[in-house]
Amino acid sequence: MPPAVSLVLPAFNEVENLEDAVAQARGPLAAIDPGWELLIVDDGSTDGTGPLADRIAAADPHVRVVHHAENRGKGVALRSGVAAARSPVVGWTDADLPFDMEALARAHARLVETDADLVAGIRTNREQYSLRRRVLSGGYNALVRALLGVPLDDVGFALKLMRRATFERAALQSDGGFIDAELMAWAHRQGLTIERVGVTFTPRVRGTSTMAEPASVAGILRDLVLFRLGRLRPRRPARIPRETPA
Ligand SMILES: Nc1nc2c(ncn2[C@@H]2O[C@H](COP(=O)(O)OP(=O)(O)OP(=O)(O)O)[C@@H](O)[C@H]2O)c(=O)[nH]1
Ligand SMILES: [Mg+2]
Repeated sequence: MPPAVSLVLPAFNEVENLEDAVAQARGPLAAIDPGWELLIVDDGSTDGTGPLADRIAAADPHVRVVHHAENRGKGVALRSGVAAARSPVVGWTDADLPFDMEALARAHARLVETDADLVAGIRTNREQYSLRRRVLSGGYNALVRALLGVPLDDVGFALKLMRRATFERAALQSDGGFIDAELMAWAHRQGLTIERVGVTFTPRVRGTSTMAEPASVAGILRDLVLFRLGRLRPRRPARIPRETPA
């Protein structure tokens, strides 16, 4: 029997968070399905995230690891993770513990109960953020609304759950952090049903933030414009990633 749910955790230099993230995801995932699966995608980390992920997987048969030899970006990492996942329902979230993982079980229940196409987390307390981050986040959502006509809030928040078939139909192209908004925009344009699950947001307390750095923000904006123009494509062809033998 394949697992009912696979959660992908993209991890780039998350050695300080990874163990806790997996530990906190275990209970909610097991509540969904005793055969749950978690895929860590170590995206060319240089801080020991890769070996740590391998140790976690060696101690827990529910956990598998995909390694990218070099940093390829969050979008590529999510595609690698879902490609390796075995279950008919797939999802992802961040490895830096942005919310109480108990929301995973709520998100899954919502997917099943409502038969929605996509369940997406939404932060209910973004006032936790610094002024800079609130401006960035507000501006991003406003741009997505204005340029893509997507009337949804918090499109970039990384808690997503859907059937594998939905993910495959979406054929997401972004290599980087735009991938969450790309999925929301695609689902909206297709007229799919999107259910939102409220989560209490906890700003990162350990490790290093990458997505809000200028280079990542520039990449996200570039992908947003290319998507608007219908010209968003992966930058480099995907290579088969190395997966730790189970
Ligand atoms: N695979 C992959 N994951 C990444 C990359 N950059 C960031 N991530 C992961 O994506 C998630 C979100 O990145 P963060 O840096 O936390 O972005 P953020 O949540 O906008 O920033 P903070 O609020 O400062 O945490 C985390 O799980 C990171 O490990 C990357 O280049 N590749
Ligand atoms: Mg974060």
